[in-house]
Amino acid sequence: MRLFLAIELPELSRHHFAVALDNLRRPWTNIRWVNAANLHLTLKFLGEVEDRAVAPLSDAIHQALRSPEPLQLQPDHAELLPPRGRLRVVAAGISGEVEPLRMLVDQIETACTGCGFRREHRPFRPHITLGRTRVPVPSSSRGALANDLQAYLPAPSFTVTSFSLIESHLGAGGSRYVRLADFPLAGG
Ligand code: 2AM
Repeated sequence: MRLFLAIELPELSRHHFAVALDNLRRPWTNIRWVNAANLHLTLKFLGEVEDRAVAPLSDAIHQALRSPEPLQLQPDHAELLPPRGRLRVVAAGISGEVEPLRMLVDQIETACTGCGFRREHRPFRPHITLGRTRVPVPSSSRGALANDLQAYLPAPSFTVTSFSLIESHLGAGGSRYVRLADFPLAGG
């Protein structure tokens, strides 16, 4: 099964981005915009995982969380990734309690590497992916795209009280996600 760990968006944020996605879809047809129901902030991509590895992994994550506290985050800027070269991802970048979020990701990485997963060496850049490019987008369009997205930012801030282990089923009409486990941040 194909798994990842992510923060799911609360209803208010989801609704905010659903409106943005509806309005961005029309002018930007060369981008595959995500389904608003699937919006999330990825903490760790695990890839293909055997069924029997899921329970030990969940246990290890629960144990690795040190006094986890709820976090306040705000999607507030357009992120076009990578910053140079061929555009792949259109995202809302995250501000707010990003340092505690980094510490959380670090604890998750430690738990995952303890279970045999590869540590992510790329710097953690918190973002909510809104779209992925279908075909190359000319670099001259980056400014206009960032401007169009910025019209919906800053988005409402939100409190993160948990993150989830999610299974992704890839399909022609987009991915379908199933939540397998929840890891609360409130109260340790
Ligand atoms: P992203 O939103 O930061 O792009 C579920 O598929 C999530 O896992 C995606 O939203 C994506 O995060 C991340 N992901 C998918 N494939 C990946 C890969 N090969 N390497 C790293 N992250 C990946």
